[in-house]
Amino acid sequence: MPSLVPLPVSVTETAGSFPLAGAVVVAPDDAAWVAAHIATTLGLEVVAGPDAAASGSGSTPPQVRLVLGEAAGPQGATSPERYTLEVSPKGVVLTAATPQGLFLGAITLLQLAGVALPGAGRPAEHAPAVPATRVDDAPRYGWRGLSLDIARHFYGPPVLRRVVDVLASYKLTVLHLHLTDDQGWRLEMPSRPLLTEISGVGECGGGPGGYLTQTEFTDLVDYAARRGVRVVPEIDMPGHINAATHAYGELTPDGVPTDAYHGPEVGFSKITLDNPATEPFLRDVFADLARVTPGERVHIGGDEVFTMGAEEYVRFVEVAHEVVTAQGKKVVGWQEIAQADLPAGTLVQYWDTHKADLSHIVRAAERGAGVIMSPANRVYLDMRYTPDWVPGNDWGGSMKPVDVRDSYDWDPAGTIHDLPAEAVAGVEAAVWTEFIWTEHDLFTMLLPRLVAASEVAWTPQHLRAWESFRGRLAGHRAGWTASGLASYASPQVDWDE
Ligand code: TNX
Repeated sequence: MPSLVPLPVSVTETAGSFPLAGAVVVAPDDAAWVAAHIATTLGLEVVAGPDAAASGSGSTPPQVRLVLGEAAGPQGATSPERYTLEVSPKGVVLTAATPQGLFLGAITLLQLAGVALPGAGRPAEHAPAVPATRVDDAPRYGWRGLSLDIARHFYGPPVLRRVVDVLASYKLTVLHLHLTDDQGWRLEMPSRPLLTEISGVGECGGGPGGYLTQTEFTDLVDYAARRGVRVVPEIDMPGHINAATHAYGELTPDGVPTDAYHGPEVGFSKITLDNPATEPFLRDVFADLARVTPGERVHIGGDEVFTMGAEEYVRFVEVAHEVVTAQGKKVVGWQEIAQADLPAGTLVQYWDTHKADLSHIVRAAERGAGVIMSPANRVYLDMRYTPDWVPGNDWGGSMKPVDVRDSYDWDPAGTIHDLPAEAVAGVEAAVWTEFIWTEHDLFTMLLPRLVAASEVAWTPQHLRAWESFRGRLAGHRAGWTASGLASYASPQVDWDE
């Protein structure tokens, strides 16, 4: 049995085991997508419908039964993602307050069966029996995710679907897509077709680039939703915007398009509100984005504008906030946006571990903002594993390498001095792709560090320990390899091959 990652709140092994072969999955209609995921992954049959869910005995085949009910999870847990999984020799009963909770419990079941990743396992008739176990579980944080930069290097739907598969298999539920930057614009915008016609081409270091059509994006959002993952799209501004000023010259002060840029520098580009073309541009692109985003959040970027005064920057963030809110969406932005006066409910994403003064983030939290933890020295997965690692970043030599233990051994609640623990909304790893060319390199940078981040985000701090984690992680690499995913065999873990 491979070990459970992230570690659940409570796991009790009981006597016996449940043979999966021949079992059927039974679920209420709202959880049909969860039943489908279990059945497809294990090679079982689904018997859907509330009637089926109600009758649980008799001569029918053994069941994996999904039940919606409030009495689920560890004592006192209120998270909508809490669940209780009971595997006995007679069958499996999974109870959760929401379909999403059922999905997360299903991932635990699939991990117990050794097949959490598509392609990693064997068909059900060869699957080992699942050991009888009771799991009562709920996440520490509701925001658990990965930010993926498809602007510096473009990754298309097949790679993005594999990223979603990995996220889902470790109970990570946010895929934040960094869709635009100086080097490229990667989502087709019906209101501004030149963004992708001109700036969808090319990428860092001179590759072909590419972009997602509206349909490809919508299909990805659907694929993710069927795996419990919500897509949070980012359009980065007022800096990191050269792809837009290259496609639409009207966005520059003199009306002349900027040159294409495919280098790794940051901070040089901007759009400003004194240009009358800017605000209509914001309204158009965020309207296009909201139309293809069923989730409640949109990310406005806001990082690293080195060529703009503080006052002008703050006004820009406030206008962008208003534009996104007018589309019925809530805002996420990088930590710099905390300089503005942000309404309660805004999420601010901490990243810059070189910055000593974080008082603006604390002040934003006092006014009701939540904080997502993405400290670069822990969960920037574009950082090198070792000093001589290629490819990878080290911020011009100013960052130490980040190995799997660095990604594991930290407490999101203790990361920003003076920040109240309740202000922490969750944890998001980030992978920037200036120096990451191929799918092989991408997954090598993600695995195993992303999995460490998943446990940081899920498991209460007092239940986490490096020795326990490295032991449980050891069996997982074989599954990644069986699914065709590259990974780094960090010497910090004694991998079972
Ligand atoms: C900083 S993190 C950036 C990105 C770079 C990254 C490289 C952030 C909000 N801005 O533009 O890609 O460092 O590690």
